[in-house]
Amino acid sequence: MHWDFKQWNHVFKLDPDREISDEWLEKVCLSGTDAIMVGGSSGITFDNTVDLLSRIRRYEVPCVLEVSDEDAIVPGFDMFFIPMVLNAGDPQWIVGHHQKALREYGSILDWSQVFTEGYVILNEQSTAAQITEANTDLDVRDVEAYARMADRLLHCPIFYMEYSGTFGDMALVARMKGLLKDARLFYGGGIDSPEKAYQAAEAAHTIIVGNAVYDQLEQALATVQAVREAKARQ
Ligand code: 1GP
Repeated sequence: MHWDFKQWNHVFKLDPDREISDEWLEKVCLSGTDAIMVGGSSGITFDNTVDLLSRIRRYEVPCVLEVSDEDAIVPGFDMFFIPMVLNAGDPQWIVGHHQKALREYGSILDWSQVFTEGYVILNEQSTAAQITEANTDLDVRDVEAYARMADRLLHCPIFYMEYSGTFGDMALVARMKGLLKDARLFYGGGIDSPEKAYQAAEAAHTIIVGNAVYDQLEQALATVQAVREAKARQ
């Protein structure tokens, strides 16, 4: 069990706004994944976040909150990931909501638990792209610039390539990984089979599996072993 996210290869992302039975949650938490990330793009409240955290806490797996709503910052997670959407059209998602949250909580935060994710949203159809008004019309050099911005300019410990809902361009992901000096490359989007998990694990440092947990649990669970195999061969 790694409590340092730089050691994580596989993460399941659970959405507090979606239903999951105790039986399925147990399978996810005992799957051998490195961590559970709690987060989503809409319908996130303090209450549904507390509820999901308390259910995950029955298990030993590390649990991180990806904060997307300043009203749903729930204490008790092992870590807090703060997304800055670098290609957001609405600047609220770059620094606006963050400034509001820090007004409230800045003086009481345990900063050793807080890590910034430099996000680039690449699927224009995703809810996250729509909410943030992300500019997804990017060429390779644009994405390279965002990778360097996250890694070198802003010193984000995580550069997150978000294709939520669709499987992305693995050649592009691999290329960005080669560019990063310190940041860890998180990839999320459309991983719904062990084959896709294997490919994504070759391209990125850490892969995130979200929707498949709800739509195809057995396939989602099989991604854990696929990532292990991909990393063993690297
Ligand atoms: C979403 O990156 C994650 O934030 C995972 O994407 O739901 O498509 O697996 P999927």
